Amino acid sequence: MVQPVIAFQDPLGQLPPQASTFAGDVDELFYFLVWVSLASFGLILALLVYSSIAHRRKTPDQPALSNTTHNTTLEVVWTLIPTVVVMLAFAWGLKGNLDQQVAPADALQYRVEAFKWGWNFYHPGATTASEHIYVPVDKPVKFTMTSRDVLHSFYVPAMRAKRDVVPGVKQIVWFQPTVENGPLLDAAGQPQTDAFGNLIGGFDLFCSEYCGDGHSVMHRKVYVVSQEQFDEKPWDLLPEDPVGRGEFYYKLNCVACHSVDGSRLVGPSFLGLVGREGRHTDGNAYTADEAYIRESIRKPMAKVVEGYAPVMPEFTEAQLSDEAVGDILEWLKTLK
Ligand code: HEC
Ligand SMILES: [Cu+2]
Repeated sequence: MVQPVIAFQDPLGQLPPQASTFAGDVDELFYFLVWVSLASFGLILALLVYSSIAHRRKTPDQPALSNTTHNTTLEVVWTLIPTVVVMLAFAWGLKGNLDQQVAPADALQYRVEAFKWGWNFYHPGATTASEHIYVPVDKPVKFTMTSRDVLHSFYVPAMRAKRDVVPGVKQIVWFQPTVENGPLLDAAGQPQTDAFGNLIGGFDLFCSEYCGDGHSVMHRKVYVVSQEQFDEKPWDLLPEDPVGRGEFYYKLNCVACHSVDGSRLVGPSFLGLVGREGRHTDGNAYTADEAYIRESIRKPMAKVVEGYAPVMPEFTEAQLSDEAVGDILEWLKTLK
């Protein structure tokens, strides 16, 4: 069943854009809680101020005016009203939560793999992962997600969609985007960035569960495009030449830990890696030839570079094919 669009607007303009059918419902509940909190805060503050003025001791020797210990009517009232309000919020939240867990049967199917530190998004029918997500406007889209390592969380504020991504478990999240917001492309068809290097256009996607050093680089985009644009498979960005593909795979899988400018991140820089001489934690010297680099990707724990922690994830054939590794090698050779 498709969710009806609830025309609830953000009255204080403090929330992210409302870009899915969930947004009205979620925001209405949010503002209900805000107003209830503000009203009870105002009521308690008013009673407090009134009492401390009206019932204050007026002379130092004034005796107590009353010794009331309890008032049953009052106690019943101040218990019942909050109970009703809290139960209302609970039922409302539970309904929203259940709606968000059960995707319509005709939803487009996406697969998501989170890892330290990045995402692999597989569009319907795609065999290669993409860096960003493209969804068609006004169609339900469903994401079946898992993690290769630790707990991550898939969060798209504009869609009001959020779900933990857990190793060993398939988690589901879905939404139906209502607002088109594609990438802003330059003349060469590449997404444009602003002064801070952030991509222009699209809705933000974050990992919202702190997962270590590279947590903040798990920022991606959800591009909502027309059905016509979607049919052109804009996510299918695999360049024709091996070097271009190698760079594409790097951005998808390695960028969080390996720089290309010589700077030290979690792992050693890729600048000048091919043919570089180094030492492993077992004391053995090595030269980074092709076989070594392939092994480093498939079995990162087999040999660990001196001075670095053994934290590189393993990339299996399913996650990164032998051809993809070959492309990465071709690209690495250009980094001198
Ligand atoms: C979570 C961070 C992380 C990610 C992601 C990661 N690596 Fe690493 N990598 C490391 C660390 C740390 C080391 C050094 C320790 C070691 O050798 O395991 C390393 C070492 C290497 C080495 C050996 C470098 C040398 O100087 O000997 C290669 C080659 C390498 N990584 C390739 C890759 C490729 C290709 C990818 C992406 C497909 C990748 N890594 C993704 C953290 C990472
Ligand atoms: Cu994460």
